[in-house]
Amino acid sequence: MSPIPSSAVLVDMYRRMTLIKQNDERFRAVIKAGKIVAPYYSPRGQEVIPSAVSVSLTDADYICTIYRGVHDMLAKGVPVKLLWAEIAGKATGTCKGKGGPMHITHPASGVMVTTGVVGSSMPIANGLALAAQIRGEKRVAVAYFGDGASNIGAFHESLNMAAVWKLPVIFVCQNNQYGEHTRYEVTTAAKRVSDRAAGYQMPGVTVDGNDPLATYAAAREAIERARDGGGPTLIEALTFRFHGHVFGDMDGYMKKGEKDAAMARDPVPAFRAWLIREGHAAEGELAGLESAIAKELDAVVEFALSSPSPELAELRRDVFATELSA
Ligand SMILES: Cc1ncc(C[n+]2csc(CCOP(=O)(O)OP(=O)(O)O)c2C)c(N)n1
Ligand SMILES: [Mg+2]
Repeated sequence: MSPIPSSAVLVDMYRRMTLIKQNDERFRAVIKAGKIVAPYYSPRGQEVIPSAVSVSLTDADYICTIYRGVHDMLAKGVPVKLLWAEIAGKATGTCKGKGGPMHITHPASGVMVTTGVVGSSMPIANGLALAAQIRGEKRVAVAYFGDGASNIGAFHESLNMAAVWKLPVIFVCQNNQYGEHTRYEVTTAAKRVSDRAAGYQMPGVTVDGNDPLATYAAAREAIERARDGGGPTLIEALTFRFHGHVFGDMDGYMKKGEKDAAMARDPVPAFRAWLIREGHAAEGELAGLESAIAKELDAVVEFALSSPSPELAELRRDVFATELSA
């Protein structure tokens, strides 16, 4: 088990978690007001996982994520205004408004793909890790995916290949207990996703993904192993999503009381209280950080809403290696 990180790292984790939480609240309000029209898969409740992973990554390290991946992107450092502009389909977005919410990509911060194809973050992360290995770079790739994705063929193929080639990959399953509207145990024979690592002769671990210290420790160990040539790890991080599968889903399929119980254990205020109690931060410092994020989000929303849409002439640019004439 890694030692407890420094207060600076712990507060940095909290900053990332707070950004994700506030961003979610703001985004839901803006969609509800009809100012942005986009499918939205809220990551609220899952803030800890990418925040605890990303503090041990650099910009040069890669992540591949999924439709429910805004938290992964924010934790990795995608500029918030570019993220919003992309989701709003504006020319100022990460992909000039041509990717949209399902395909956000920002190589400068290591966000190499966002995909709506369940299970496809893993083979892509393998490819990035293989490239880094061949070039002798010390980069690692993190593949984020859900519990439902662990039943897809690409999951098994990717774990096998990563183990055979000792790729510097960390497979991070965010087990939020549901795949769309179906509970984990209804579709999955393995008691734990991490049990499956044994079949591919790689370390597999299950952690409480709402516990920042446990998640940090598991991620750090896996990242160091991958960076040092020790190959891949499968981390199953247990968590729960606070909202429906997609914005507008009324989540009536959830067990009664399950969501309320999870929300009562909201990991963000719980970590805030712990930081203060343990002397890692003063109340004023955290309040200042929270209001700075709220202020930043005011400017971000304004930027995204007031940015122009892409020009028609941009339609085919960046699509093919050689640009087609209109
Ligand atoms: C290959 C493929 N099959 C099915 C779907 C439809 N689909 C979209 S999200 C989803 C559930 C995935 O659940 P999970 O992996 O647990 O991720 P979560 O949404 O809970 O984060 C499914 C089946 C899809 N997008 N891609
Ligand atoms: Mg799930």
